[in-house]
Amino acid sequence: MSYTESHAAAVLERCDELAAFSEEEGRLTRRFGTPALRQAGEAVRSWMESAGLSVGRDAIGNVIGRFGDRSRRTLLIGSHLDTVRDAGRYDGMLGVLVAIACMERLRAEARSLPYAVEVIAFADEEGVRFGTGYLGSSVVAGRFDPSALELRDSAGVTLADAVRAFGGDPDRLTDARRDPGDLIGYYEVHIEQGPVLEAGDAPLGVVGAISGQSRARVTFTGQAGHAGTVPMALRRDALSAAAHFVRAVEEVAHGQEGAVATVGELEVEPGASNVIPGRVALSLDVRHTADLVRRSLTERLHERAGAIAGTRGVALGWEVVQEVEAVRCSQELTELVSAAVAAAGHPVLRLASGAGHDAAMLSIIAPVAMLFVRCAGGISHNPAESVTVEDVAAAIEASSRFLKLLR
Ligand code: HGY
Ligand code: MN
Ligand code: MN
Repeated sequence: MSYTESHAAAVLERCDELAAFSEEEGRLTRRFGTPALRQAGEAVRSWMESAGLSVGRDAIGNVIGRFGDRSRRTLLIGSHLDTVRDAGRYDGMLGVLVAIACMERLRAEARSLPYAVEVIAFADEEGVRFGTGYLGSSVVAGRFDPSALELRDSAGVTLADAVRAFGGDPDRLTDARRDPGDLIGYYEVHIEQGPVLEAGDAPLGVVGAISGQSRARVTFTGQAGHAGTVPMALRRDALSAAAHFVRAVEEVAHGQEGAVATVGELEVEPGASNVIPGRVALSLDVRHTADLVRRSLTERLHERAGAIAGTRGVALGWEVVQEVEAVRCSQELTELVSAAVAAAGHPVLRLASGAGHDAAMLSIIAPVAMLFVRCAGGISHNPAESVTVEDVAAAIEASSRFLKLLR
């Protein structure tokens, strides 16, 4: 096994170790502010320290390891430690651990880099607990929305209390922003979460753009009633209205080139087999690389929801949860990443990202670049997520070369 492959094997072992830190028995779920996330952060802290980084946490609990004196401008490298429910073990974690592996590999050479490096393990990118993604990177980017502190999770805990319980400080989230003048860029390694690299027989991909996202919470409120006595024609069934809308989401997205739209969460009240559903709340996630297209698609879906609610005599609630613009990666950094991939002996395959990433948030304060790693079948947000040691070695090799090319 080569020197780089030994680093790659260690990265995969660490992904396995992190996968043990879960809120749920038998599957990986690690949301913001939970004891499982704290444990994962402490394991990452120890690996950062053994790589020679000086480590701390910021006001929301991101774990940050620095190499290089404070007078130098800084390259940020990182990804997230939180997961979706029943997650795979590489989405987010791989990027943090490849960054640490590069610092371990460069150790002596790192002193000759003309910039400082900070490896960041973000505390929340998926937004599973409070519904809004990028909580960790939005603090670093200076985009944290203080009104989010009143958001409550499914147990009624506010984000402010969750931050405090996690050891953070909700009163300092807006001033934890990094000064763009200190930064030379942000670099993120991430599994592709799609089938393009596998189809192109390429271990690595260089990301040119990241899709924008519209997230909304949609509610249909009808009238609960007795399943046995209310005639079909007299019902105001909230779940039938929601089901009609879910079909419309699929139909409208299918009709728009390059668009994706998903209803991932659906809550039915009161939720009994012999009661006509009175209220349904669902999540809507709409994406496209062109913001104009994404916004008009979301608007059309809002109109369709209104029409469906109207014909069925139910009330519609539509709450915008988050809007994130599409992002173009830095041409200059992306050229350097491409050169590093080629120098490492791999084909340079360029692609866009349908998935959102912390790089989208960091692009507000720094030029960004991303490197994708092939994942089996393009499967992600699923425990079947997997990568090979050879492809992780390729990512470490290319990333180490990128760090040395950057000036
Ligand atoms: O939803 C996304 O695209 C990312 O996994 N948070
Ligand atoms: Mn994800
Ligand atoms: Mn991710």
